[in-house]
Amino acid sequence: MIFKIILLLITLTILSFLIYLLYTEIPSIHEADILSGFIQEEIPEELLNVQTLQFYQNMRFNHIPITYFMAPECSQQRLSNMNLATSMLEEKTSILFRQINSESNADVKVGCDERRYKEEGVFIAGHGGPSLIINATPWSVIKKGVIILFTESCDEIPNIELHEMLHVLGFDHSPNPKNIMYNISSCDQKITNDIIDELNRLYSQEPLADLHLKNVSAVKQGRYLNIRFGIFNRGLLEADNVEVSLYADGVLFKTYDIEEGIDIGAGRYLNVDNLRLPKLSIEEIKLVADPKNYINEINEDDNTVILRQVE
Ligand SMILES: [Ca+2]
Ligand SMILES: [Ca+2]
Ligand SMILES: [Zn+2]
Repeated sequence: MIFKIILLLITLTILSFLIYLLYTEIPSIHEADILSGFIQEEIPEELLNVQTLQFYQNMRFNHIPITYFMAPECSQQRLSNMNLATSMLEEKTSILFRQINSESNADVKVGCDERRYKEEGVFIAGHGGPSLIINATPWSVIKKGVIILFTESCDEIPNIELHEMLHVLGFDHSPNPKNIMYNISSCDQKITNDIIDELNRLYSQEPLADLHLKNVSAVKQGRYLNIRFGIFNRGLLEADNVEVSLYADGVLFKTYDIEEGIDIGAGRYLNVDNLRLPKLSIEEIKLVADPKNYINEINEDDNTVILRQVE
């Protein structure tokens, strides 16, 4: 008799365990709970809606020094003018320049013959300007620039070299005839304070990557989660070995590793179905970009999104 009762108890235990297992493991017997969360758009106001003097908002190189190469046909006068122009900019700003002999490595290529660098194509401005830009928000990163010098500068000021180098740094023409960026050059033009202030504003930001999460949504059905999210880089540098970790009520349950890295202005969407949660009942799902903080970022406070059930 006792034996039969024990057997019955064991059978019942196994049965209820199986029912519990069925209950937790079969998503379709549960209602689908939609989870959603608030995403911070934390681009500071002073970076958006800039009354810009530039072709685009917040154009800059993402490293210092900015290197330049002088083509062999450029005269000694041209070279010393360019050196003077760059040291004038260095004096008034935090930017540094360096002349280098490697044409392919130089950020800015300077030619003194109209036919030189024709195929490179100067972006927007006439004889100097960025030739390669990553036009992202909030930063537009200048990757390469080209200058062709063929008008002579004044004796007082290397106005042509300054004008073209400022085009490379992203500056558009000015309506002020006394401004070095006026579209017709004259010898009484100056590097005006608005240009200096703009350069100092742009280059006061340490060049770093900046990850943030985008379009995060999830559906929880029983113990399983279908989740979709974007991880993007809106900083000034590429981000390598990007990780995104997922937590259920604070318990880490999944980490994605984007090994190939994320370029400036670029991102990835991940769409994952049937992720098994550590337990059946969950209050919140948290996503964290760069959870171990391997990557130095412009903003470290916009890397988390918390998802909760929609009421
Ligand atoms: Ca960030
Ligand atoms: Ca970080
Ligand atoms: Zn111009």
